[in-house]
Amino acid sequence: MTSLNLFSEEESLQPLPLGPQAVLLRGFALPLVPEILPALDAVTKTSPFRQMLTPGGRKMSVALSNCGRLGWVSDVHGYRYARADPLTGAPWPIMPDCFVRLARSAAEKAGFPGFEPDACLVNRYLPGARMGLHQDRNERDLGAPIVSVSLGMSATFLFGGLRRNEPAGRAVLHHGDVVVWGGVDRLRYHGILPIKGPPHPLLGQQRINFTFRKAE
Ligand code: MD3
Ligand code: FE
Repeated sequence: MTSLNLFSEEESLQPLPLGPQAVLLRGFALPLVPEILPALDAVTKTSPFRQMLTPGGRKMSVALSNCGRLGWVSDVHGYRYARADPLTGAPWPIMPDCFVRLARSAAEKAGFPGFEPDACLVNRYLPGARMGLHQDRNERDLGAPIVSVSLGMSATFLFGGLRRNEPAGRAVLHHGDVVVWGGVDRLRYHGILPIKGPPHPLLGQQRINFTFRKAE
């Protein structure tokens, strides 16, 4: 043996494939965190986090905001992308430049050059918040990947197959981790287990996730 492997595969700093065209880039966002946090504060000052209703009339445990030309919204009429924030009636805040650079560079590293997201959904999880298994299929161009960035408290991410009943794999997502989902993995079922565990040194008792999408 030439070198001792001090990490389990799960904790290694190498890109970890979660599927044929899905990859977990451990800590990829860390160098940009000092730029991202103030930009995120500006976004959520304009379009505050709020809990939306599902089409079934239940309040989501996750609170959300958006930036970019389009924002993902949900109410009793269904899920869709909208140009204006229903809370304020104003356009969503512009996607900060450091967000765009992060999305592009992660997509390129995962084999999807030229990614130009027009929507960024920002999710905020407080302890106990969760997201049930679902597919993301409200985007017109399913050829474009989704880039997901995790900040704050860690979370257990579930990734299943193309049908809801297939067994789901698990990965723990930490502060600074980025996951890129494209191609054959784009329509996989996925979700987040209820958030628990120690508070994060910078962000306290919350987890923030943003997902970059090409919605139109
Ligand atoms: C796999 N968010 O906003 S990010 C969502 O952590 C969403 O807030 C979760 O699922 C979160 O829709 C998971 C990871 C993720 C995002 C989109 C995907 C995984 C995906 C789309 C297709 C397949
Ligand atoms: Fe999703």
